[in-house]
Formats: sequence, structure tokens, C-alpha cells
Amino acid sequence: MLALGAAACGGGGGATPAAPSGASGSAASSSGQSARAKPNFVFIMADDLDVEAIQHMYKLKPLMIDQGVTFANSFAATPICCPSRASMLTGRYSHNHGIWGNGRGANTCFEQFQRSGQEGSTVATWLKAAGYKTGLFGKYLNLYPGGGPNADNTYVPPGWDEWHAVFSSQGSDAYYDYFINENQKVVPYGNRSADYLTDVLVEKAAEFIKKSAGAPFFVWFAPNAPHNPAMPARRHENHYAGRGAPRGPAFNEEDMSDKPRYYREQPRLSSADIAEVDYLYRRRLETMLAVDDGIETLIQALHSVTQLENTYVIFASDNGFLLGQHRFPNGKAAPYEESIRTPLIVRGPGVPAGRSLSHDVANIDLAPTLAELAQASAADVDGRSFAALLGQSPPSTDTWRKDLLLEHELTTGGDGLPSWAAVRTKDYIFIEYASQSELEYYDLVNDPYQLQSRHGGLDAERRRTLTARLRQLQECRGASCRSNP
Ligand SMILES: [Ca+2]
Ligand SMILES: [Ca+2]
Repeated sequence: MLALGAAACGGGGGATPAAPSGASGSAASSSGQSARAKPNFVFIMADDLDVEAIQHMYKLKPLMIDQGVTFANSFAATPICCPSRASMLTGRYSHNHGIWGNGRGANTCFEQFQRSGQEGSTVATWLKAAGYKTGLFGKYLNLYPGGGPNADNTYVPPGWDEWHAVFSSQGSDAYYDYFINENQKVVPYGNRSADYLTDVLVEKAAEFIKKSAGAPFFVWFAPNAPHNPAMPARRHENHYAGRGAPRGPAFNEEDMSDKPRYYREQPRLSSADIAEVDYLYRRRLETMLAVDDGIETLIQALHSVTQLENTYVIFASDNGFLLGQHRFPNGKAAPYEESIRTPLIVRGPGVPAGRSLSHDVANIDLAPTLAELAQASAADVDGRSFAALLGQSPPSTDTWRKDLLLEHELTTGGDGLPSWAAVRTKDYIFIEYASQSELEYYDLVNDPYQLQSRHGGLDAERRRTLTARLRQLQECRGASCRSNP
């Protein structure tokens, strides 16, 4: 199913050399023919999907994993919905785009992003300037279209040619009984099976692909699934009946005395709590089956317009999810592996089939990667393009990112977790909690489930080195975020 050809990355016989991200001037072409030589993008982003859950999708494996590259170490630098979405749109860390939580009331995350003028320079505007037709289908920034009296339900941000952003009257995520701003027309959806949100969005995205002859296209497909309240399509109800959440070593962690006070104070999960974890787990898997169907429909749509071989299909999530680990009945935003790790799978022109890579990549890398592959100009990004990792001969991990910043700030409308910042390498994670001067340090080689924080064993010099590197990353901007220690 793979064709070599128009890959912008090395080794695949690619005919189109990639312009460096950040190159001045746009490689845009208004001529349909030369623009069409560019690859298309279908970006499929689940919401709160953890890595474990993807093995329970049926079509993801043959259609994505077996056809492309799986990034075994992909992270959300700020592992909560809206900050991560802002990072995916801009290629920036939270400390540079300024979005730390989902917001609330008249100060929603969407409004913060809009007010700060950042919608004027996103991966959508960059790709549009480079000749792409762009379309968003699903969840945009949290609490779109805003909660204040001036909220405009017909608002369409710059950079988007086709706009199908979902919202509910409560501002919360909904699978039925919601509205879609369909290119400035607000359309209500009800409670029939045919109104199931994931299916409605798949249909719209597939139509966009089928209509898009002539110009390269960029699809941002972002269903709510499997975000709470995980609600499967009726055809998938009870598909995983009886299935319980995995009882890994961190499940309902017995001894939390190694951890900061906030976690120590969480009670152990009761059997009723655990029954709820199990129920949520299976509902989430069932909810993802409509996305699984959607992957197939979108790939068929690409095939029907003979663009499958010329399209990068990317499967990702905005953040991971905790289900019982470290006593979290459910949640994210914590610096623990299940929360910060995200699925990331890419197939496309020249991308080797069935390969897994161990390089550390993050949500801030997505926008610069798409910009490079599209020969578009990316403005002021912190992330690094992983386009070169999609070729036949990727650079070795020795030449790649050595450490990654992770950061979270306590905000109203957030998850209630204290603010923290962390530096993570393949060997360890060092976490600092600002307000309480508390620390965590996990040896990820010998303690991958983060059961015993070893911060007490760090000698003064080691601790100074770790803190200095963390501080450097917390203050980084642009190229300085990409330089190794
Ligand atoms: Ca999310
Ligand atoms: Ca412990």
C-alpha cells in the first residue's frame, strides 16, 4: 500500500527536498499543479487516549501500525487537553504559548488563545499560506466558542477553509446533543444513532477529502473520543463487557510515602472505585471503536481519490490517561508515564512499514514536522521536526533529543494538581513541585512504573545539575528548546 515518491524526508527516494522550518518566505504556490505535488495530511487526534488502549482497536494495526512508523516514546509536554492542543497548533511549549489549563467561565482556554492573537500563526495558517486547503472536524480548543456574553458561535479562526467545530450548550464534551459550527452555520444534532459525534465528523472529513481535488489538503480530525463521559456508538455498546482495567504494578499503589503530599493524601481506591475504573476503561475502549471505523473510512476516502499514497496519515492523542495508577481513579496532568505518554503513528509517502522508533518526540514537534513536509514556513517553534525520522534511514537516537521538558501549572478549571515541571530522559525523570519545594526522581530503567521516588538519594551536585537543566528548559524559547544539554 506504500508508495515511495513525494516524501520530503531522506532515504525514501523523495523527489521533494524539504525546506528548513523557519526558512524565510513561504514555499506557497498558487498553481494547483505544483501545489498538488505536495503531500496531504490527515491528522487524527483522539482526546485523552492512553497508549495501552490502542491495542484494543482492530483496524488501527493493519491500517496504521503495519503501514508506518510507531513512535514508542511520544509525549505531551503539558499533559492536559487545551495546553496540548495549543502546542500542537503552534509547536510551542506552554511557557511560550501561555496556555496552562482549560479555563472556565468567560476566561476559557479558547478565548485566552484567541485574545493573545496566536490564532494568526498556527500550523493551519502556515499550511494555507503554502497552498493547502485546510479543514478542521471536531474539537478545537477547549470551551470553544467561549463562555462570555460576546461568545460568537459562528466564529472561524484564521487559516481554516472548512470549519466544523463541535460544542455543546454546557461547554462540556458530548457525544450526542451538540452543535457544530459548519462554516458559520450553527447546526444542532440530536440523540439518534446517526447523530453520534464521531460518525458525523468522519463523514464530514471524508467528504472534504473527496471534494478536494486540485490542491493539497490538511485534515485536522479531532473527535472527543474517548474523553469522559466515554460514550460508545450504540453499535459498540457492551463490545468489551466484562473487560477490566489492567492491574499493572502502579495500580492502586500501596505505598505512596515516596511521593509529594498531594499524592500521599489520596486514599487507596476502594472496591467501588475500582469497579468504576473498570467500567470507564471498557467504555473508553468501546468509544474508540467508532474512531477505529473512522480510520478505515478516511483511508478509503483517500484511496477513492487516489491520494492515499500521497498522504501522511497521523494518529495521535492530546494527552495520555491514568486509570487506577498511583491511586488516580482517572485523570491526566500528572507527571506519570500513563499521563504523559501518547500514541503516535504515522504512515505516508516513503514512510517504512511496520517500524517502531525509540526517539523521544512530543506534541510540540507536530506543527514543525507538518510545516517541513509541506515546505511551509513555521514561525517561532520550540519543537523539532521529526520528518527525518519518517525516512528509511532515520538519524540515530544519539543525534536526537536527549531530554524533554514537561510542565504543568495549577489553574482554575484545571485538574487541581499542584504545579510541577520535569526533565525527562530515557533513563530518568526529575520532577520539581514549585509551591511545596517537593521533588520526585524516578530511575525509569529499573523502576519504569514509578513506584519509588529516589529524590532523597540525589547528592547535592547531581541535584544542582538537574535543577539547572530544568531551569534552562523552563526558560527556553525556539532554538534553545532544541539544544541538548
Ligand atoms: Ca485531552
Ligand atoms: Ca511507592
